Amino acid sequence: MAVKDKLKTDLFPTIWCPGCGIGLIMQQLATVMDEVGLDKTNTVIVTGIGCTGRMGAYMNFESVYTLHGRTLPVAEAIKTVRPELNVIVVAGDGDTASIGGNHLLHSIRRNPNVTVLCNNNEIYGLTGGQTGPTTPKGTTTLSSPAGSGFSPINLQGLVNTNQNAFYAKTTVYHQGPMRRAIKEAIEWPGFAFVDIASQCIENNGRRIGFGSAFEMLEDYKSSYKAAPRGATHLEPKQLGIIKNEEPVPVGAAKPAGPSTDGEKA
Ligand SMILES: Cc1ncc(C[n+]2csc(CCOP(=O)(O)OP(=O)(O)O)c2C)c(N)n1
Ligand code: SF4
Ligand SMILES: [Mg+2]
Repeated sequence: MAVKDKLKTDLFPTIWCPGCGIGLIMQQLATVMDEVGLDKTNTVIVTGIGCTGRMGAYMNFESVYTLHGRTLPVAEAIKTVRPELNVIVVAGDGDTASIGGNHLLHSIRRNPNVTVLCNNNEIYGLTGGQTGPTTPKGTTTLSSPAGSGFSPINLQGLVNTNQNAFYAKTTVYHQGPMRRAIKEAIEWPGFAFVDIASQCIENNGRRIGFGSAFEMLEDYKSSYKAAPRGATHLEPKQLGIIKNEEPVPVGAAKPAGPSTDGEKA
């Protein structure tokens, strides 16, 4: 099958604003799925509510469009009753870490073999641009016109409370590293979280001074750098994949860990 067969191109153009980063994630996800042989017979996509949540509708897969913040319990339930399926969650930062934050904590703890792609546009995009859990301190938003007063949630720190965790950081500009992160996350035999910085030009970017989505991509290009090889932690604006100890199948010898791959930008 070709990559385009993973997408319902007959439904294009999508509802996403021109220049939105979500389509770049969908394109790379479809590419990886084609490469590793995922299709509608062996894979389910679970999405939440928000602009990101619409991705399931445009992909040629079985998908569940869950309630806001409820992707992870639904994903875990599917994985529990149909362990042979690949379960991929695609959700916004608000969906994942705000209303879904409690589920996130416990999924990290339980370590199900599901892949989470978090479209981290640092805002509640769909609802007009309110402050979300990943909004940087000081950012002007619809709900914080004087600047958000709070530090963003530490997604990497949360994920790494599980010693078998996989955490990757990438941006939609860095398409090679994004593909690699998605592929390795799908292949990881436990909970894998890909934190993808992505632009919401209409309900975030313009308010904070960007003139276009292109300018936001240029900003990702110049501000993000690959983590050094061997890093066990990613600093802010570092791209990379942190692999802790691989989950141990029952009866197997304990693998070595932790290890890290720096990324080539
Ligand atoms: C229970 C519930 N509370 C609130 C909402 C309103 N709501 C819809 S999407 C959304 C936030 C979307 O932000 P995010 O998850 O980051 O997704 P994005 O639109 O940025 O992709 C909110 C608060 C809702 N649909 N359901
Ligand atoms: S509002 Fe933002 S996140 Fe939603 S489609 Fe438009 S640019 Fe994308
Ligand atoms: Mg968002």
